Amino acid sequence: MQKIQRREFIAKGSAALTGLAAFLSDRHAYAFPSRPGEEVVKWLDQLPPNPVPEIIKNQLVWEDLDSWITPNDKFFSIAHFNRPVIDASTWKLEIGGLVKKPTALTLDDIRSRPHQEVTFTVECSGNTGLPFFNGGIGNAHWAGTPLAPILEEAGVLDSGIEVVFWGADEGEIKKADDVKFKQNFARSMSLAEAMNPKNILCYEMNGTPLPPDNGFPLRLIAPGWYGIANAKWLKRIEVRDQRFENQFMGRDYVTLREEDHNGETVWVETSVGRARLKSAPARVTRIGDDYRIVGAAWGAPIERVEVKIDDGPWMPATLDEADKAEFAWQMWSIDWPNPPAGEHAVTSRAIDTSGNVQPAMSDPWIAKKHTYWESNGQVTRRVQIG
Ligand SMILES: Nc1nc2c(c(=O)[nH]1)N[C@H]1C(S)=C(S)[C@@H](COP(=O)(O)O)O[C@H]1N2
Ligand SMILES: [Mo]
Repeated sequence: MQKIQRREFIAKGSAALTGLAAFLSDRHAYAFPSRPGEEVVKWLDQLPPNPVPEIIKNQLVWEDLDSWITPNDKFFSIAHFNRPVIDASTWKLEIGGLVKKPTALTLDDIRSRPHQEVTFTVECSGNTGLPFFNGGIGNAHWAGTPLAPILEEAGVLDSGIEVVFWGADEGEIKKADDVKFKQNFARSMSLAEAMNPKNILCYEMNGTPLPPDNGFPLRLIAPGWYGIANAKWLKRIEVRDQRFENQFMGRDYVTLREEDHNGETVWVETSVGRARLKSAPARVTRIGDDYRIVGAAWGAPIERVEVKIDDGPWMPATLDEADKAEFAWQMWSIDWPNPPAGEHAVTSRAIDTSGNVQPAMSDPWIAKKHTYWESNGQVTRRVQIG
């Protein structure tokens, strides 16, 4: 199907959603820098078997990347606790805490509200690279209803500063001083962040109801944030008058960095926040001796991507302009004709429209980061030619 036809198709809106689902399952509907008859060359560096298969499912296998949109059955998922199976007919979303009119919404209530969609690449902030975890990323069309009007209608009290998104999943937490307790998954945002008009309460992924692993029946989609902010299996949204500091805000998902302040080293801890400028080589393909490197760049509006082979110069890649969106990854490619036989290192770096450059692994921003969260350093992969 042609590009223009697709755009027209989407413009028809929610009436066409059933058709959209069928349409999106055609993976070749999206442009992608691929060539007929090409063969994929596997990277030499591969992830060992997943040590936490209950927590991380379905990691992206980078060599398999051949579509701008990640189909639902190929989309990764993360569950820190259980993976709840929710009966949508009895499920309700509570809106409470410091609001004038606490309320509970059914899925039908939510579905009958204004429809809003976003194409958003979700990356887990723990997607730190080899040898542990490098496939915690996927791009989907998410659909739901804007969050802000729901909070406005509930009437946030003047004392409210924080919005907590509680999931239905729960597990045991161990804190210092031997305290153990059960808690549902939760993440929070400041009221100002929560009121961002881009945030949606999402019930559809690529035109179908959210799959169970991705949060059925309802999740937060906060475009531009790392995965952890996008709370799944929502059961309650609560407004509070203090910063919320649970496991996933204040203890885990905390980045520790050494920063330099006027020559003095300051150790800074911050809760994982918005996505960061990043790129990665996805796959090498070949037709005979005509090799090509294809990859993705995301986390900020992309100006350009450059690729380096071994210790060679940075070379400009070609951005795929066919499929792009404000919060989605952008594909890129660079031809690599007749590479010399042997093992080679392929590194990419993205440059955003403000001129920021994705940091090298040796950049203090990455090298002086002592936790693996928010690892947006340049990714190097190894490939054998010939
Ligand atoms: N309720 C709940 N929401 C959650 C999580 C979770 O464990 N429980 N994991 C978070 C993390 S760490 C990530 S990276 C994203 C991943 O979204 P996905 O599973 O749809 O890919 O979900 C987030 N939302
Ligand atoms: Mo994550």
